[in-house]
Amino acid sequence: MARRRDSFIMGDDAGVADCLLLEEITEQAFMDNLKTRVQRDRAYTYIGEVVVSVNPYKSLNIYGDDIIKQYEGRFIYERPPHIFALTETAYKTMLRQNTDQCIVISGESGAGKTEASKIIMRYLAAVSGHGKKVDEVKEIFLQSNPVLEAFGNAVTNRNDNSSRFGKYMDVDFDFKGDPVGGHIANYLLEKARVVKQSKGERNFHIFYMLMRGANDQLLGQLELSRDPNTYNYTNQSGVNAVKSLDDKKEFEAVLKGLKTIGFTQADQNTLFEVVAAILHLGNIVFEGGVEGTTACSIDAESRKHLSAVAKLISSTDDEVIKALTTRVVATRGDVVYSPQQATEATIARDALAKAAYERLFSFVVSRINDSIKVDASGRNKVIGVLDIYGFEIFQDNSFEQFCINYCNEKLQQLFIELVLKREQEEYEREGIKWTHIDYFNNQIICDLVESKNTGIVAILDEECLRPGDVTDKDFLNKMDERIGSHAHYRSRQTDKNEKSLESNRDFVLKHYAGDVVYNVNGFLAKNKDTLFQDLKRLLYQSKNGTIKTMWPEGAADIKEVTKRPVTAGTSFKTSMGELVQNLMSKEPHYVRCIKPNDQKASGVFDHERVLHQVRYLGLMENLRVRRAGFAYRLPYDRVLQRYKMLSPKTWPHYKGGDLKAGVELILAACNLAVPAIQLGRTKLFVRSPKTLTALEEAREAKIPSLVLKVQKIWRGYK
Ligand code: AD9
Ligand code: MG
Repeated sequence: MARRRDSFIMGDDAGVADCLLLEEITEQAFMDNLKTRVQRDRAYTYIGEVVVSVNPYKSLNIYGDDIIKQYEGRFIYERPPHIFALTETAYKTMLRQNTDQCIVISGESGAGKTEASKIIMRYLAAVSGHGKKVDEVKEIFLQSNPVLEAFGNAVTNRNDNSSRFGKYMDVDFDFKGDPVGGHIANYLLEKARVVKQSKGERNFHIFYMLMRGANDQLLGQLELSRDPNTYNYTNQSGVNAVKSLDDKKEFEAVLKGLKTIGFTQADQNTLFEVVAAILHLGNIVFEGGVEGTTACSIDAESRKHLSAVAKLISSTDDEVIKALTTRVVATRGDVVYSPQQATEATIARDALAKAAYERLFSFVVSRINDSIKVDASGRNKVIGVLDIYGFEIFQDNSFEQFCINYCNEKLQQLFIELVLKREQEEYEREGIKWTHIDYFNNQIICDLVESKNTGIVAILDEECLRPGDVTDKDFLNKMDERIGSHAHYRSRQTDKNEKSLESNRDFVLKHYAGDVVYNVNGFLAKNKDTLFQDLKRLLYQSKNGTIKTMWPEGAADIKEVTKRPVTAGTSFKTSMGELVQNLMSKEPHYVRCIKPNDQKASGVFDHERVLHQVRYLGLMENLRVRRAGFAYRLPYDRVLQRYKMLSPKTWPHYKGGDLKAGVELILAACNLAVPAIQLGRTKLFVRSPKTLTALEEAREAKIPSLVLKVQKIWRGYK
């Protein structure tokens, strides 16, 4: 038993399971170990309690119910590294300490975050209790995945099932530790994808699933073709199918999921009607128009699609055409209709498609939330799971990448704050001898983005509010002026040597994970994120009550001065702030996902690609801090209580007053000394799991008659 336990941690032929136990703490040693493990099909490796997960790109036989049983109730280092073990730790800590937990999953696109979040949910569902309500909640959690993925994921060049939204999921547990409800928060859906996709990518899955999976009757009602090539929103990128995805089969899973969540047949129809309406909308082509006098027109083919849109959103042809080809403006109490030309109407059409889809997605999430809502009296503690987009560096980086990368800066800051900074602060507080580890604190970049008056988001908002013809270039100039000398910002204007940057377009942020060149074009429009009131009213006036409820602001009178909506940038900044506060209030657990290669191939370990991720995820700093430090700690009174039988001087009772002196007696009896352990002011610090195992085994040997549910008390004190 003891040997088995050790070998998992110390390593077998598959390298070292916990990198804290590497002989040398060098990047080379770390990388070699990771490579060995990947080649031996070990997807998981620990850095202390942090799980490093390398996407295996093939199904490993390590997720079955039999394996879950092997982790249930066990201590993290008793079994080979696994997300199950981390989840078990979070679950047991919640129960024992009665504290909220969270699991933060990070890594770049395709690294395995979403799969990890599903593995976590499966484990929680398997090890918690049963009951009618509890089983229902579990089922909804599990079945909501295919639904969320259908509406929120897409094929990208990096991942066939890429989440195009951020997701934070709270699972509420009752006093017994059974899941009774929860809540899902979604962040910044990449709605631009609805109308345009890069070469080789697809629109959101649901468009193709619906076309391929709906039965003939439904398809007929929606007036849809089975061929994605028919529609402008699904035929522009050169790809409409991928091997790894069976759209038809997935559609069945979506229907099953919707049913489990509690969508009525009518609501399901509404979902598909809106999706179909968007496809038809994209096929309306506008022609001509004269400024100020004549609105653009549409041809017979477009008229067909327009009628389909009108029918699907329960409106009329006239209303739809009016909303798209004229703009209503209220000036000094008068309502003026201004005819739109073809280009303007096309912009309005795409804006409507994007907004309708975004609302639809939020509606789906809110319905899931309704179905798992639980009142405060029923819930006790929470485990939150964060699966959010990883750092992105593309050829062309726009407002979306700016937000996503800022989000990653915030999460890295959280990691630094909780893992690196707090750890070192505790050593200082306890007077423990250790070597200080330098790490890059990215607070400076967070500030650059979010500072109240001088941050990039504030500058962007200021430019959005400025009256007149303000352009994206003005925004760039304003940044050059205000933050041009910041160490993490540069542009052609601030650095004449930056020959590769376009002077009227590009700025660079020096992120913790690398430099990213952003193209300012579109920043203002995306930040304002306006949708003309005509279009909101069109949907609000729908005869379909469900669509109507998605658009409450359409009720506003045109003459009424409506409050300026919060910009997309500020709203994202606020939600990130709240997210971080929320995570800070919980005990964190980390899964750091790594994508081993760009070919989505199993067994291929691309050294450079992995090294880059290891660096920007801060894994070496993490390892150094943990190694310089101590894996476990326990207050002296708890040490005495648990290990008093190890010394005749403390057994059966320690009579001295000084707790620390008592612990010293025990340690002496076990031949444990510095550097394996250190004595702080109030706690005993244990350097490695091995020492802890030795203590536990000595204890077991002393009281063999006791059936030990060992180590439990340690868990909360790491
Ligand atoms: V993105 O930022 O949403 O684009 P993720 O979420 O990090 O990305 P995802 O979990 O979707 O990546 O994983 C990508 C693909 O890798 C999956 O579709 C699987 O084919 C594959 N994968 C990931 N994790 C595992 C695993 N544990 N076992 C087997 C896996 N395959
Ligand atoms: Mg994902």
